[in-house]
Amino acid sequence: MLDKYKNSVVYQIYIKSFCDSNGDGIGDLNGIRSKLPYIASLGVKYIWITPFFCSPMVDNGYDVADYRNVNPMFGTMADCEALIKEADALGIGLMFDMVFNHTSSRHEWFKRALAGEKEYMDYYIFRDGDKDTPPSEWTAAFGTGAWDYVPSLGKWYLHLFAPEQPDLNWENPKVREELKNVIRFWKDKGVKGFRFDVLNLISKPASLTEPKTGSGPRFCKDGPHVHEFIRELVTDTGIEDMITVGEMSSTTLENCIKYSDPARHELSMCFNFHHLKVDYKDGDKFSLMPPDLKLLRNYFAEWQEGMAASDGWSAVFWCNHDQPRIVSRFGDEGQYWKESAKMLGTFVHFLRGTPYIYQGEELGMTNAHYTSIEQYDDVEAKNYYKILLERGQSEAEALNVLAQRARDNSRTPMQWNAGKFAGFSEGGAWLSIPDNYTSINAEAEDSDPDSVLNYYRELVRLRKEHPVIAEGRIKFLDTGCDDVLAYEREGNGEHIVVICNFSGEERTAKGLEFQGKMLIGNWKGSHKMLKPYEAVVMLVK
Ligand code: TEU
Ligand code: CA
Repeated sequence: MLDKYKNSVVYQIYIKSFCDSNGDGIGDLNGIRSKLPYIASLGVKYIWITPFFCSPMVDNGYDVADYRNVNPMFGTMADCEALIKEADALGIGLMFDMVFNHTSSRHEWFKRALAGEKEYMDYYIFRDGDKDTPPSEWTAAFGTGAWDYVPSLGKWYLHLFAPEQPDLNWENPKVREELKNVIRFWKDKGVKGFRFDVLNLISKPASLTEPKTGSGPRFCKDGPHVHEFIRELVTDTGIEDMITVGEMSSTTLENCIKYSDPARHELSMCFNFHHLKVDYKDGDKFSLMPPDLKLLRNYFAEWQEGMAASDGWSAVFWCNHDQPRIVSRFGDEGQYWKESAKMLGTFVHFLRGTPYIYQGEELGMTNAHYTSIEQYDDVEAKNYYKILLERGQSEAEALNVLAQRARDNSRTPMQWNAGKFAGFSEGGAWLSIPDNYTSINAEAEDSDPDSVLNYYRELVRLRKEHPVIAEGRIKFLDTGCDDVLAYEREGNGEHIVVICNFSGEERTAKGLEFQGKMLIGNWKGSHKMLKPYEAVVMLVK
């Protein structure tokens, strides 16, 4: 029996930017409730909601101060329970986002640790040291050091992200039990799946002082007990038959196969991000270069075929709340906006794996195009703006980098219609809305048969119509052209070929003399020329 998640599509909601029901300019749970019919119209099976638990919002909710209570800014527990029930009535399961690598520094546990309670100090990673000498010179993900000093304790604590996000000590069985109880709490409320934030960082290496310098997250990825901890969390809480996905920072194919092989009782699938670093110059997110499409194709070929050769399973996606909008990044915002948005969606939705649609991706929403640092909210963007200036860049150069790389690009409010605040709110918007909301919005696209929105609806529908998409083998084809990526899917008596032109020019691809029924596009016979950003999908048999 096909695991239910293998034939499903997940819709990701960044709650703060999805829909504001009470006019305070901030998205909320009742806003999501009001849009359930829209979400159901996409044909998705699950909704992943980013954290809405109590939080001081230093990292917009990824700094959790109470895992079991709803942040009043997003609503009440009653609103949450109603949302779970109403989604369930539509056949949609909710996937909650568990941030278990770290808590907020305002969590009760960390407050008691700062008060010197030994039991709670052991919930975190403290090391002795004098105030001028951190245990190592590791950097954290948002550009600061990875250690902060607590004078009253004479100790440093580790934080791989912001200083307000102290890392939990997973070696401590009490910590693991506390987190299992959080899972049990939400499972009992009817939640149908879990996304686990930076889950491959939870098992720290034996040494936290060597190497002396470098990226803390990189030194902590895929640690010595990570598989054991994940298996314990999943099996002790009985969530093996739920959809579970781990966000894996800079992991390997081998580990992703292990994380998602059903025989290992760990997760259903993993997110990894190698395909979203092909435009990082020298591997640095804040150094720009055009996407290396040859690298992109080789990554997908290696990982897709590698996973297909094993029992691993991938989440396949372009967008999320940390990534710039894909149509602005790998597509075209101008003449070929619609073609490129559709082509990019096609490429992902016929891959082997569970597709994730990030709110607004189905509309072809673009980057924010902010022109001043005051428009940005994200802790990472603000930190790196300062770092870029310190590196000698001008304000204009630094703003140009943020305009292409900042996480705020994906966090602009959902564009519902051409009305005020794009229909996101009656009262305002916590983050500025790009001017193109007057044409790129759900209402306008819903009634346009040729819209990106209706194209995405068709992509989800085709998945249900052709089991080969979920179950078939995959092989990447040699098109003789770096800009043209193509692969074939075979299985269950079906054979599909997917051909995508990732460039804004006409391209001729070789070796694609296929005959069959067009599922997408109208490729007559075996002509080999592809129009700019053209995607074709053929059912060969
Ligand atoms: O992201 C982890 C992560 O790897 C990202 O921060 C990524 O490194 C960065 O955005 C690339 O520039 C998860 C959440 O998705 C993110 O929103 C949180 O900020 C982070 O963990 C800490 O919880
Ligand atoms: Ca609100």
